[in-house]
Amino acid sequence: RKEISVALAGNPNCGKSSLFNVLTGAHQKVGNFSGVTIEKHEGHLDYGAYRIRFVDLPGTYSLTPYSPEEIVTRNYLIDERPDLVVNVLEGPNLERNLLLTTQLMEMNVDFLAALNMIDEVEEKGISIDVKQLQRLLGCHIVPTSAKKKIGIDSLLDHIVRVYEKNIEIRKNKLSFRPEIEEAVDAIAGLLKREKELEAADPRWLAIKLLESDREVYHRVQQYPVWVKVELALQEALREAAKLYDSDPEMLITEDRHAFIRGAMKECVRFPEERKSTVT
Ligand code: GDP
Ligand code: K
Repeated sequence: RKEISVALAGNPNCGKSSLFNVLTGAHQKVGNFSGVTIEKHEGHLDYGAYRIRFVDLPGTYSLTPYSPEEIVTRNYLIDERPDLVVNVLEGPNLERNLLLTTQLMEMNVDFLAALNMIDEVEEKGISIDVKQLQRLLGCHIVPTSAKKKIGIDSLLDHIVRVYEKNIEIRKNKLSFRPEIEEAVDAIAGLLKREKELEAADPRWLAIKLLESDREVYHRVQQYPVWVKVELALQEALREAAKLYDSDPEMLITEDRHAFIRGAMKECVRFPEERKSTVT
């Protein structure tokens, strides 16, 4: 059988472990992520000609390295390079869940989303324009219910098709405001001069540096190009202070939330809103 490695990532309480249990049934084992006491649940499922291996990553709201869960999740994505990531979304609480999605969008990973708790979404009368949301997020979205076992075969089918690349994926990038994009380009351009950093995805590293990400700082500081990168970061700080009375980290956060608000406005209707548009 052909092996496909899949990591499940999502916010706490999105139904990730329920989905993991439905997918892997009895074929599970529990260990630890290296160096930490966070449990690592692994399991597999044979699906046609494939053995799909799942890892249930710890629940996280974000991929900034502030908590052990975030560090484990992020390092797993960067170092273990699963074939693809399934971003499990809590359907009824989509807005909060999309922060993590915006961070997956800028990483060099193939991912698709499971729009979980679709049973509750329907029960609550929330309508979600999945097609449009797919376009905005640049990934396939499969509605699922781990509780009612809805969409499981479709999810498996999408995993195989995305892995085999026999389904169209039009990746989308979240664009930040022009001043931030300029800084990202400038810094990414510098990072590209180092072969190892080029391999590590310069755009992602540049965004993380502008977000004052401790771990990425430590990593990039080891290279001679750091001297120039630091100047570019200082320049970005000055610009953000001058133009917005803010800093790049805040501006990036604001732009992520603006993107999410826009996506919610375009794609999601809550019942009270529907009523008011009808009358
Ligand atoms: P995790 O923290 O992401 O691993 O979430 P869990 O799998 O523990 O699920 C959190 C809660 O949501 C539990 O009470 C589950 O029974 C419930 N849940 C999980 N998936 C679904 C679903 O698809 N529909 C509904 N209605 N509830 C779900
Ligand atoms: K629930």
